[in-house]
Amino acid sequence: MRPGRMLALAGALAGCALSLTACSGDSDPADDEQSSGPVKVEITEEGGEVTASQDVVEAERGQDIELVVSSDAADEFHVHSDPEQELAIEEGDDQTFTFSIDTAGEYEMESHELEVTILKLQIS
Ligand SMILES: [Cu+2]
Repeated sequence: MRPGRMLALAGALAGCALSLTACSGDSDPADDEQSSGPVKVEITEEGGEVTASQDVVEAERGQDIELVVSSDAADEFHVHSDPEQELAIEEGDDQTFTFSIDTAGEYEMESHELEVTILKLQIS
């Protein structure tokens, strides 16, 4: 774990503590049934720049988020959720990653190689 990640994690935790309602979750079982199909996001990394089809991705808790990544370099994408998601990106087109987040809140996804934020995930 590199120092930058520790700082990012600390930041995510601090942000979490400030919005207790977002972090405590909601145990209404009906809410957990409402996820429909996956939210799809296309991400392209090329020449040291990364772009996504959406800057802000909205999804329900538990709803699948499907990333389709094309990259000209190896990278690691990191979602600052809890549990966090680490996605090993390789050089190549149409790499698909599917995950979901069970806790409402706003989470950044960043490129660790480029040290930039790719997009934000808004989970409700
Ligand atoms: Cu990170």
